[in-house]
Amino acid sequence: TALEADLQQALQQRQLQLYYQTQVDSERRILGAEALLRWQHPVKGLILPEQFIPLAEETGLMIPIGLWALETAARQIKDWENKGLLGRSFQLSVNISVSQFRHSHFVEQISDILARIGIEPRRLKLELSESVFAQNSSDTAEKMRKLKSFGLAFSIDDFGTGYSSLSYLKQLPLDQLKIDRSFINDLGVDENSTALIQTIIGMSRNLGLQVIAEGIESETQVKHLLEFGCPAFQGYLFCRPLPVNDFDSLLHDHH
Ligand code: G
Ligand code: G
Ligand code: MN
Ligand code: NA
Repeated sequence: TALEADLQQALQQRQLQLYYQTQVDSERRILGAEALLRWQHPVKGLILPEQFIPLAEETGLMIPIGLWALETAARQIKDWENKGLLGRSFQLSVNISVSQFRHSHFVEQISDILARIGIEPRRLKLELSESVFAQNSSDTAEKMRKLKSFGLAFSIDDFGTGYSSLSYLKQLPLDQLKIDRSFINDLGVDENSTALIQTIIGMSRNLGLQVIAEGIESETQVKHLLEFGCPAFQGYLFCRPLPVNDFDSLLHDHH
């Protein structure tokens, strides 16, 4: 298709960008950010991931695009560090697709980026979707342990929406669960979603995992989540995903 041909070019022509959205604590101090892909198409304008990631997956382009995103995120960490904009514990989360994680060279690709760019691995958090754990593979566990030994952190994205069993939670070196936006949407509307959110928060605490709620759009949602003991938040209420210049200014202002 035409869009597929355009996507082939997008990397070389520097049309891909990362946007950044803050993650905050209960006092709204910045804990870190999530890097989010955007495609600045020369004719069609800004294209969101939903519209090109499936295409990238079908055509094998997700591997180079994912690598570009990781490397760009690492360079951005370096740049913010050089500018003195990062707090001690600031972490940048990067989404990793299943195909990217499954790639036989993924561990080497990460260690290569870390070495070349020279950032502290603890600054990087990899967001894996639950579907990575749908099949219980020893390969997954081994990869994660290697990456963990470098110092990277792991978050499970869209937690609670996949079809995986919970047994992986005790077997794998995880750091964080990310409560899916769909539960937050229904907070206070659907009693079952509310119960599930409370359960995920309690389970995280009992397992010694961090937890973050995403897709926060209202103060009412924050109020409920604080009552449930949720320690970390992400959503339009606090910050839209921002292009890097705007995110730089935001980090400056919070300094
Ligand atoms: O930013 P937005 O809400 O449009 O992102 C939509 C989806 O695209 C999310 O599920 C997100 O995980 C995914 N996504 C965004 N950036 C990246 C990326 O750099 N790599 C991968 N694999 N997925 C991404
Ligand atoms: O699946 P993943 O969590 O990686 O997707 C994050 C997506 O959620 C991004 O595309 C981002 O633009 C979007 N997003 C972030 N905050 C909000 C929010 O408060 N509301 C909605 N509807 N989407 C959000
Ligand atoms: Mn994510
Ligand atoms: Na998510």
